Amino acid sequence: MNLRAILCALVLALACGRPESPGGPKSAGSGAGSSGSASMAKLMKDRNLSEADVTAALKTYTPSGRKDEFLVFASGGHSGQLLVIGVPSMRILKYVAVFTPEPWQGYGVGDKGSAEVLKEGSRHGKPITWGDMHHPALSETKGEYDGEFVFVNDKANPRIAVINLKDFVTEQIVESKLIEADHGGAFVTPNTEYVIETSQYAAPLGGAYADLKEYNEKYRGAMTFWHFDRAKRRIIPDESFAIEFPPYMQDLADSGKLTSDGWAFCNSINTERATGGVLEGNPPLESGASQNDMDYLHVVNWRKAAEVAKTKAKVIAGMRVIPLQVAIDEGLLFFVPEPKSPHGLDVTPDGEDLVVGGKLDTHATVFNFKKIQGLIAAKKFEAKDPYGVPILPFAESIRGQVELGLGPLHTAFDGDGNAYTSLFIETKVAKWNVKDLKLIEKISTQYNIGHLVAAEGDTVAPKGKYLIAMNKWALDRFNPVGPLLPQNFQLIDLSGDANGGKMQVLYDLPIGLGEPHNAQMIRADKIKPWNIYKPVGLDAVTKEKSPFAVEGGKERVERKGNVVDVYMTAIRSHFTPDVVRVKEGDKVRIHLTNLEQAHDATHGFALNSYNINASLEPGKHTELEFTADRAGVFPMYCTEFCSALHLEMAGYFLVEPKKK
Ligand code: RUQ
Ligand code: CUA
Repeated sequence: MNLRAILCALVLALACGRPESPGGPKSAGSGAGSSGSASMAKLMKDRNLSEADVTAALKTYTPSGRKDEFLVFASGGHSGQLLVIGVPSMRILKYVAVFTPEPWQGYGVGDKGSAEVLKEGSRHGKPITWGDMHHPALSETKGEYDGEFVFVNDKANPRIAVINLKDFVTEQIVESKLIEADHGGAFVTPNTEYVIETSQYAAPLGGAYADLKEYNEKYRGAMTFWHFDRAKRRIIPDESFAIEFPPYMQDLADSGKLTSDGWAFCNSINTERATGGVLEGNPPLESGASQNDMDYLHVVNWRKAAEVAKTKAKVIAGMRVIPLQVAIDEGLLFFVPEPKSPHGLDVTPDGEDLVVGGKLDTHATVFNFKKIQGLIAAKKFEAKDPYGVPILPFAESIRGQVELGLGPLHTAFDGDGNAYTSLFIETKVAKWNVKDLKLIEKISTQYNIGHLVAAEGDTVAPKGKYLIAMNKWALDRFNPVGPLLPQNFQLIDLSGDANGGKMQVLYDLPIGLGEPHNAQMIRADKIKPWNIYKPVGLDAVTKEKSPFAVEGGKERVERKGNVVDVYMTAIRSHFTPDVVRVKEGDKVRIHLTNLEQAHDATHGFALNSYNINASLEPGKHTELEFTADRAGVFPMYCTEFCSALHLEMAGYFLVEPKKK
């Protein structure tokens, strides 16, 4: 579109008026039109905007009250939280508390339910107060997002969390005691039977000690299949299993689908098994780990493994583990050489091909699942790795390679047979055709793109339209905020209209809380969250009515010995009781129910000096437990501006000193 066309379109839009636009009479006639275009031109000049800028603005600007077409669930990196972002507006809607306390949501600041979830995520009993979130995975049904749950991993302390999209609340964290770091997770199987978590840095399984001299013999990797029970909304560790891997660094994983359903895949690096130790006379880890021209793509028959795990697994650190030799004997694990230090691994929407990006290679390599299966069936192995895992011939496993540029990492797909691969070193996105392996075009991003996410791009039915480049340090993109740089999410238009069929960057969204890695983008109408908690007294973690839910009129304080139970309600604009008297040293349990059922009637509950802030959405019940170990007068008040008398929604918590 040229400038005239844009202006005409804009004027037309103004002239027609929008039914949802609030306020203002509908303008009509040429008079309004010409003054509109004149002021547009002036605005563009004043703000130094090009035609492309205006197109981008028109494609992303979302008037107040208008909703987004897609939602993105993005890793919040080191913050340990999950970001929810609307597309195309790129408005941030929520930071969901997952691995770290979050005061607004009352997560880990006094509330017993969330404290228990965080406690599940402690490491060998030690509380972990951060996370290194990499890969969110939305739950799937028949390979399509169903909008019910999202799973995320923590690379540093290998954990998987389950977030319920009915209320965007983290309900469970499972800790893997088997491995010491993960990366190939969270990825789900097409019906979310399993959430895959693959180790990254090899270590003795189960947290044992062995010196690095014994690396080859005692260090191992593993791919864990956490069984998800949808009806129970939980991962069931006892119904989960893992497969022991050689001590390579396993990297990204993906689950097969359609043609390749029942199989899972992961990359590996460091098949050299370098261990570093520069002061001990060894080459540095990164050069030791970059000697081989090929590493190994791991091909795993998880459906068969689930059967084998029933009889032939041994339990390590509470997890059923299929020993490597059993995996080899049963035909559960095969390797295919893959070019130098690969990173991303993405299964195509039809499940036929696997795209692998080699960081130190200029190609994306397209492995073909049927070819791999043919070789396995014919037992056509070219060699075995040092642990006896059969290796399939590379040339006969691939459909081809496509030269893309420097540092190909991750690949996303649209619905028209195109793939989009991030080029980390070139800091570009390469668009190419999966069928004929032809590069179509490249677009620059700012800067150092890692993952990219396309609308439902890793399901069996990608939607195309939008892509987000998840770039690392944003250098010169935003106002400087000190040496630690924000990351940059760039929204890219894939539709090609208005840009000669080419991709166009529409929007830069700085991410200011940690390095996000991956994200998933889902059609917004698939997410159907609750507006309120119903019935009144619902517990957000158990999703059941709390046995301690308090009814209006039944508020009371009960004392048994030194245990004080406070049955409290919140409703605009008071807590009942609003005065609580206890004695120093008492164990206090506040059972607190928000009686409201109106959509916008959230209250908070802050208690001075006791590190407590609860979030009480309409109908929610919260349990607060603490020891009143400090005598004094402590105001308690509502932390959400809930009504005209919000400031008066307060009371006193009196702790009478012990008699000396
Ligand atoms: S990573 S930038 Cu998925 Cu953890 Cu590739
Ligand atoms: Cu309730 Cu403010």
